[in-house]
Amino acid sequence: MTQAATPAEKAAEAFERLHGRAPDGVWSAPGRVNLIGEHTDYNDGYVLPFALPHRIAVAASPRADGVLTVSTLGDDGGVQDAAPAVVADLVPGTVKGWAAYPSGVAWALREQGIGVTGGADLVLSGDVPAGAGLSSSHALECAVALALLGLAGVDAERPDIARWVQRSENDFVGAPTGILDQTASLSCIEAHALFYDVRSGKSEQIPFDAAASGLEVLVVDTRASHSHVDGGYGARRAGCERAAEILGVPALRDVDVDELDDTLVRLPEELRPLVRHVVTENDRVLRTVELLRAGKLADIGPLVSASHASLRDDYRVSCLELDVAVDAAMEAGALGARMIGGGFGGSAIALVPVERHDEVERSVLAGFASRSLTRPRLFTAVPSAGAGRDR
Ligand code: GAF
Repeated sequence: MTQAATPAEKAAEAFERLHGRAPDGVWSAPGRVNLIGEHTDYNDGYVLPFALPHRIAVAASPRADGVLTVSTLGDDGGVQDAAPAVVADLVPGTVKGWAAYPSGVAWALREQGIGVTGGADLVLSGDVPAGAGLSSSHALECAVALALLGLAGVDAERPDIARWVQRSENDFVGAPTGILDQTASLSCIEAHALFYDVRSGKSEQIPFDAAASGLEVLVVDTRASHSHVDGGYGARRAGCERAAEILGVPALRDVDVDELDDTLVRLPEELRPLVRHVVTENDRVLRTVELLRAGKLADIGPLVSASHASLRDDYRVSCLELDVAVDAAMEAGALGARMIGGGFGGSAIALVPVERHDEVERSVLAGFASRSLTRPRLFTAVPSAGAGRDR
């Protein structure tokens, strides 16, 4: 038997094997890299992600008995089944582990009064590295949302789907995350980064062709695992909300970067670094977008590196592995490098001149080896298509 190539093909093939019939459809959604704009989304700010070629696919068919079944195909070809759940009975907190992600989406759509009330069979397959800060859980949730909406014949707007997926993540899974990852997975397009203003919901597709500038975005998956369900992420978010309340603004987005110093003195000391990060990071996103619009992709490096320093020193969400990856990449000639995503582990990116690729890779691997850290996984990321129906 020939090996199925894409996650969509693997999901369809596994569906047929498990359910004895072809699925009604297959949908898939990508993971993401965020070029810049970290921990700004839940502060009503700006983000600039692009979609990875890595995707999670869902092969799906409706059922008539109100039951949701979910099976997931492992890298080894083995299948893991979630306990079947009655969609009408789904309640936050009742489903644990990976099954909470697909179930949460079914719950959120049910709460919206849409989706497949009759239930569905879902079979998942994907190649977004899990736990790598590349948004595998959101890719899964977005693919499931598209599948359930597709089966129900509901044609919803992407920003609405992003909000429903966020609700499932916040209220069902229990991770207090923002809307960056869902928006990236659902709305990015090939060869572009998505400049997204969370407050207004306005977006602009910014052409992003690193290769044309002799560059590449190198991803370093540090293999240091992370989770946003435990405390660190939520504590940062709560700190931002408290600071906004003290300052009397709806969100930290409303703090003017030119008045930052005067603003910080009005805050308790422990909140100042959080605010400084968010306000300067929003400014860095705007400056990065300006450079990209002007075709000056090679000039964004210092902004990317400044983002890392701010996340490390002010927001304090970096870790040894991320710092080693960033420092080693810069030492070997990267133009800029930073951690991406929520932090505490996961991945970093480096903007690398193509001719320095091997040197940067060697430097990162040597940096990890000399500290006896698990060997990281490196790959070049190319802005790819957002979520959609595969067949
Ligand atoms: C995680 C969250 F899911 C996003 O919403 C965002 O806050 C990000 O961390 C930090 O920018 O990926």
